[in-house]
Amino acid sequence: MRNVNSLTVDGFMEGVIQRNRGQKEFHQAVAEWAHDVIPYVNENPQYQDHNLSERMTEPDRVILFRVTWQDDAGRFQVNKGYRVQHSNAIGPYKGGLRFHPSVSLSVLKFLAFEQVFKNSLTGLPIGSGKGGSDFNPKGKSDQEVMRFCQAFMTELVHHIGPNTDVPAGDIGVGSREISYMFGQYKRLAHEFTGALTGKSLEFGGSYIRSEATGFGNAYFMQEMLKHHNEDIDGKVCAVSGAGNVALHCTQKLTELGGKVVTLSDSSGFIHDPKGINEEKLAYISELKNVKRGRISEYAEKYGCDYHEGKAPWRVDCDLAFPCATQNELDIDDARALIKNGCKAVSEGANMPTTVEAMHALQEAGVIFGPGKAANAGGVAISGLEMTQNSMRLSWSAEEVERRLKHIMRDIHDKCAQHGKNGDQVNYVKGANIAGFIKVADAMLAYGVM
Ligand code: NDP
Ligand code: 2IT
Repeated sequence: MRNVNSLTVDGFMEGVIQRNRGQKEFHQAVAEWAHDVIPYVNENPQYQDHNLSERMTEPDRVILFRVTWQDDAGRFQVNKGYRVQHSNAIGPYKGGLRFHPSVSLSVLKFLAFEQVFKNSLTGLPIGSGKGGSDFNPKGKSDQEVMRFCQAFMTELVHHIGPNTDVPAGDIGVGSREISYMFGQYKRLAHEFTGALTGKSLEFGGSYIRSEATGFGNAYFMQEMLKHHNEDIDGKVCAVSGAGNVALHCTQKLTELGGKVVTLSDSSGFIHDPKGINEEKLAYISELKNVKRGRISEYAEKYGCDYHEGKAPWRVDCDLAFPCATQNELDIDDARALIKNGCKAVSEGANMPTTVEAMHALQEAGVIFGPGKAANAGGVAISGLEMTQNSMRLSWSAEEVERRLKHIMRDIHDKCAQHGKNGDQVNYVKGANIAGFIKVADAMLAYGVM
């Protein structure tokens, strides 16, 4: 049904671009969503007349601040700090912090926007936020990272809290950074409350949180394949990245019988046709998290190929898992994957596939799991860390992983329901619409705000 208030996707996007000039990553994330949601709103009268799409694309607030810290030589350094509090319609603002030189308002706004629908899909009461800094932890000493984290939290503490906004990790923010920030938070807030997730087990962390995004991505692929009478067992898998998400995704894929043959970092990728087994994975984990070395060192140790400056998408594989960063898989990569017989792609990273590449994969019949569904396992277990903190108890690793599996299956089924297209499933559409409905219903119930 169309009425006078029907929107066109192009008309809607014109307004978004006008109001957010130059923010190309944000435009990209909104355009991908609008492609599915605007027609859905036009067909469902209960969502018309409330300008929901425009309201959903404007963050509640953006906090921007200076972070001053001293390096080891005693020099004063300045970075930008951000927190985008996008929506608390269904729970406290919730989402990661990214420390990387490429961090900009556009990048954080795209991430916060996608987080709204991802968090909704988990079924848990969590709203959306994202933040971070253009600080580059690479090459910094532990002491420098600590001083930066403390300086960053000295401002952020005013804006977060267990019922207000609960940040976590993302690129460049792992256990070390969360520990420094939580230490400073509890000192300044003068209370021990779960205002950050991804904490260590000794001080309020949850079992399986560090594994959850990668494990969840493997489980999501397992569900998509099951739905198409296929299985991970025996499949050759290409994974990109060598961080938290990539390594835990590799671990779970291997446990499920897959053979992971690639990993990468921002310098290049390794191709190990024998497969990255448990022992090799332990080596990379130490290399990346303790020595903070480069993936090329793996090729030297295990005598396999290393491709400088390239991504792993030209390698023969059945399944692909982009787990590094945004727009790391473009149209040429998609064509190579299609040509090499890739059956399915599941996004561990946020928006790693360009829009053109995503459409090419879908048109070629490659099963495509979008990040806002496939990588939701991380924030889901963050949600369960908040639950455990509120209850002041700790569930076992088995209990948390059981819940993670259940949540990933439930997200899959919601996507399959709303993305059904004949015998096929459009998981992108399913995730966008299923994520939208819960937030839209909450906003309608609140009235004008
Ligand atoms: P990490 O910092 O642990 O690892 C990031 C990995 O990606 C590193 O191997 C890094 O290589 C590589 N990388 C980063 N930037 C680039 C770039 N510009 N070009 C090529 N490679 C790059 O981050 P995570 O594993 O936590 O995050 C990876 C992705 O997953 C991100 O998109 C993040 O938003 C998403 N995600 C993370 C979640 C989490 O719980 N951590 C939850 C959901 C999604 P190098 O070391 O050379 O920089
Ligand atoms: O993109 C993401 O979902 C994350 N970086 C995790 C967010 C969280 O709050 O655990």
